[in-house]
Amino acid sequence: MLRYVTTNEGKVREALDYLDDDVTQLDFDYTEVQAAELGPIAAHGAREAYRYAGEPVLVDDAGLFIGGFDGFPGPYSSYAEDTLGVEAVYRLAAAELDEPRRASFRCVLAYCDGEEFEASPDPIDRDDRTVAAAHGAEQDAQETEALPVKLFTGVVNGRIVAPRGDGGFGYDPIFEHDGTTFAEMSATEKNGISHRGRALAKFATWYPERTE
Ligand code: ITT
Repeated sequence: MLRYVTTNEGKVREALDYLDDDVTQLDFDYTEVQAAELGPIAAHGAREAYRYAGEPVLVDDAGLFIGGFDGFPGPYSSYAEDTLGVEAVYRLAAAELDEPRRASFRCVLAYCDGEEFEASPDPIDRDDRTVAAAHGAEQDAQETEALPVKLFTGVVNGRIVAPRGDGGFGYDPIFEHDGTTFAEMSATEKNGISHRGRALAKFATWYPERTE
């Protein structure tokens, strides 16, 4: 059984559209290490979740990257939502940035089942050396153990606008794609074009081969 690792119900609803009934949520709050990119954070989380669950896991790490802010909040999107709030992120962008205030949503899915992977177009993260170096002496010996993780990435471009719509979750009301905010779209419309939908589509194509 595949465990979809997240504390966020909104992500689970979207993921279940792409994955069959053999998937259940694992509400596990893995350690979000500090990194400029989502990939190492998701890979580290997948190793931790796999060791915890002892069965195949899929970690979903996502963020909103605002171009004029050098990608902020990016990997800190969750922290920015909890501290500033979504509307304040919009107000900051509106005050500081010229139109069109380009931004992208990114999602990295990190899969780990304890086994090696064959070469493929999707990247494989083989160990935590970068993270280990950043954490120095605090790094747990077990965390440095090589445990391969396969990464599936999805990106969608858009722009930051005043909040509109009440669907979706998180930053959806302030992210507009082709004239519509994600919060104004139905779940199916959002999933069809979103960062998560794109990453999930790649995963859903690959995963059946893994389980054959
Ligand atoms: P988990 O880490 O437990 O999965 P989380 O909500 O903290 O839950 P992330 O760190 O990946 O997940 O999310 C970063 C932030 O980006 C968080 O504030 C989310 O609400 C937001 N976010 C993620 N995906 C989103 C989406 O599809 N639409 C809008 N906001 C999203």
